[in-house]
Amino acid sequence: MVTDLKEFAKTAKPSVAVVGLGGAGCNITTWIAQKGMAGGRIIAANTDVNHLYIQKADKLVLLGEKLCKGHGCGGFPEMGAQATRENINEL
Ligand SMILES: Nc1nc2c(ncn2[C@@H]2O[C@H](COP(=O)(O)OP(=O)(O)OP(=O)(O)O)[C@@H](O)[C@H]2O)c(=O)[nH]1
Ligand SMILES: [Mg+2]
Repeated sequence: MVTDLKEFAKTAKPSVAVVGLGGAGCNITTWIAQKGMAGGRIIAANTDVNHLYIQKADKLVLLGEKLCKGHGCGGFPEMGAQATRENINEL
């Protein structure tokens, strides 16, 4: 059993990541990044490369390069889901 909680707390830090998905999600995470976020990482992910590369985040993930070829999903959620599966390991 742990006796020194203060020492144990130092090793048991949670890992927090905020993920912005798609146009609206990336707009929100860029807004959060501009305001400043302490103690977590920001990941922005989109199929639309033109919208993605201007985002402010710790990591940018281009989704569905093969499927969408750098474009958006045209508002089709299933295409977004498939594009996300293409890069699920990176996320
Ligand atoms: N409130 C708010 N809504 C937004 C913002 N950006 C986009 N939206 C809305 O969010 C909805 C979804 O749009 P997007 O997030 O761009 O869609 P997406 O996930 O990129 O999907 P595809 O463009 O089809 O790849 C639309 O109704 C947009 O008008 C934003 O910054 N704030
Ligand atoms: Mg979009």
